[in-house]
Amino acid sequence: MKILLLASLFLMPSLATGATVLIGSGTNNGNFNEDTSATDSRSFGNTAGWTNLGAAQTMQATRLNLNSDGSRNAVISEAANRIFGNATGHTIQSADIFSVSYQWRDAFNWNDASDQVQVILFTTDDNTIFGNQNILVNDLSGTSTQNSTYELVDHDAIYTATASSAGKQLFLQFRGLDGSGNANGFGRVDNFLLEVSQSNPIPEPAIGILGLFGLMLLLRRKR
Ligand SMILES: [Ca+2]
Ligand SMILES: [Ca+2]
Ligand SMILES: [Ca+2]
Repeated sequence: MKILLLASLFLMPSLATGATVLIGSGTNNGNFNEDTSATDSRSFGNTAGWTNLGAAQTMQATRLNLNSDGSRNAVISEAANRIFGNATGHTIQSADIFSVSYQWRDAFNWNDASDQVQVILFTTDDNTIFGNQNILVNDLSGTSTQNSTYELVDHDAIYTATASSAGKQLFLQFRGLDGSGNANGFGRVDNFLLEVSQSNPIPEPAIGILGLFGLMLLLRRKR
């Protein structure tokens, strides 16, 4: 009975929040800070969690300059040779709901009026990150609203998984997307967050009753 009481109390917060971080601070290097080198320019090969899907892993991935919070950040490009890929390790379940947020800013040659950051969730035919892609969703940042300044993208529920992708590995990529007719722009991304939640969590009243039951047991034991 004591174990049941403890279990009911500890389950309450995790069931109530319901979102799991797949990419974030300390998970798949969402803040790009796992590489603690003092060297400014670092390659994909130096960068845990992230794989260049466009060209060799010797390509530059992160820098320390133009940062938002004093930390290392991702150098995005509109060229096809620099595409940030992440094998999240998540096996998709039907009714999974995915949300993304990140900070980004325009940099060298970025066309503020038309260029955007593009985030894609995808599966592949062989469940590896370099397999043939099946795109689940293509989510765009919108254009830059503040010149040379970080801004926040916070897009909830960009994709809800269907039965057809259940059981497959989830992959993510991001890059600069040219909208100006000249794919020569650079920008920066930091504090990338990808979360998954379920559309059918345990209903709140059920959690409340479970918690109340635990509290009653606790009060009885103290008498
Ligand atoms: Ca960072
Ligand atoms: Ca600009
Ligand atoms: Ca451009």
